[in-house]
Amino acid sequence: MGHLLEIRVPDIGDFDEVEVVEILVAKGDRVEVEDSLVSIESDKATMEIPSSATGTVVEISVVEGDRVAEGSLLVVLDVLESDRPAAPEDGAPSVDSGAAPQNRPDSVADDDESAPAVPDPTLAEPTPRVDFVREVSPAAADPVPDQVGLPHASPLVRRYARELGVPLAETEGTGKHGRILVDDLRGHVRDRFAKDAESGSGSGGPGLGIPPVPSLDHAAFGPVSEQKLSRIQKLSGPVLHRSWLNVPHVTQYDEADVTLLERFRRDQRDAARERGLKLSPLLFIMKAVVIALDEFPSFRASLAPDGDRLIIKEYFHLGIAVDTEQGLVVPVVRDVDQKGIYELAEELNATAERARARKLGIEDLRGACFTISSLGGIGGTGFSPIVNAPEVAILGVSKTQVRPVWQGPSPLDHAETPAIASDSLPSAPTDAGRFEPRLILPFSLSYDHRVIDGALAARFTSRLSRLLSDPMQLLL
Ligand code: CAO
Repeated sequence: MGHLLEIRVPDIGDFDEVEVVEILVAKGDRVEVEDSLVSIESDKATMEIPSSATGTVVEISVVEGDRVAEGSLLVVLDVLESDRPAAPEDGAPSVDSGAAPQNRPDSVADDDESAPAVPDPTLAEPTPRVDFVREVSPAAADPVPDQVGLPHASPLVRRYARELGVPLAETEGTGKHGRILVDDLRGHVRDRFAKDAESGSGSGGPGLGIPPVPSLDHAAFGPVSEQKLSRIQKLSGPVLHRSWLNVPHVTQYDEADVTLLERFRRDQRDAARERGLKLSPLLFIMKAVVIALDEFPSFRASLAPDGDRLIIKEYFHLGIAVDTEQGLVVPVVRDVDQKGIYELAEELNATAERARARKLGIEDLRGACFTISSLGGIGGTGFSPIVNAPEVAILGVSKTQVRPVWQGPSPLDHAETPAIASDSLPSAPTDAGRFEPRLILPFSLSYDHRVIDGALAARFTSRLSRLLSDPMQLLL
């Protein structure tokens, strides 16, 4: 045996613990410098821990599903002196750590006495390769079915390939035994873009062939400064882009008279406060949406991967867009149909707090059948949200406004009045009716036109409007 080298979890940034999602080597495997050993995954990223030396795997200290922290031992390598990078001086240690030195196991502790006081600079701490992890619904199109004979790639790479729409079979792997690495996917996409740019036309596939926005030297026109995108922005940007490019969007605008609902909400405010809760209008909107989703199943559907049928979700988990300092996240509130307003208030509040404290796990972000994005607490009269594909519809909620609304027989009801003359609308109260200040909630529904027709969308929003205008219906 040559020299034992421990590979440990390096600095993993903001996370206390991460999960081991894949062991990429077996005992007895010979590995080279930079070969991936273990994949670990936080709620937002997957990191492949590479080997910092050439050698043979003699011990694997973790199993898939283990939770590990910075310094946890992952793998022990037997590094042959001839394979070992040249040390700067004699008397090299017999055991080295590939990362932080804590938590050493008994199996190698005996050799510890000879460990150097100063870390050996020839054995670099492994630098994790960090890649995106994003939610992929089982209903999402999967160009890379997991079949025998298909190229070798880790789950991370397969997931990334699905997100990019890259068929693994067309990608050349540069890893060990032809294993496809994330860099190979990036190379594939780069080459594809270059070819399209050369030929001046896209050859199909979302995003390909779109003329690039020309890069510009902005500093030539005045002073500029730079600001890095947050990690969440870097993750959510491609997801939004993917939805925007794949889904033929239409947005239906509507509004609801929420005067009665607001009166009810305000009446309940003190009782809620006693329980330490805030009754946001969003809670009632969630309940109304669930009723509408129950009546209009295609709004809680996803297109099957081959596009020939709908997969209708018989559960009512709602994605709720939450604005955080780091950017937009969409945690999922489950079984909204089975929960009362107070329970939802508690859950929404706790979920939004965890989102803002960056404590959401991957499970908190998956499984929605429909999403609501509420900007009602901020402002605006209407907006077109982007469908959170593979969902097929999303509701955008804007700020409630006070508006004068005609209460009385509608002038439109007078059949003998084909066109309404401006003087036929009374400006002051009359016996027949009057304008009243009412609370009007504007909302919008963006939908996937491949699945939902305009007429159905208008029926859905009209139903939602009626539900929100009559809070008694929400109780039924
Ligand atoms: N009209 C008028 N007022 C409204 C309202 C509406 N439609 N919706 C909420 N409000 C009020 C609330 O009642 C609350 O008032 P008080 O402080 O007086 O009680 C205030 O606005 C703030 O509400 P809120 O935003 O904190 O709470 P919420 O339950 O309505 O929303 C959450 C929770 C997490 C959805 C929200 O905080 C948030 O993050 N919204 C942004 C979502 C977003 O960014 N969407 C865009 C996605 S696309 O980039």
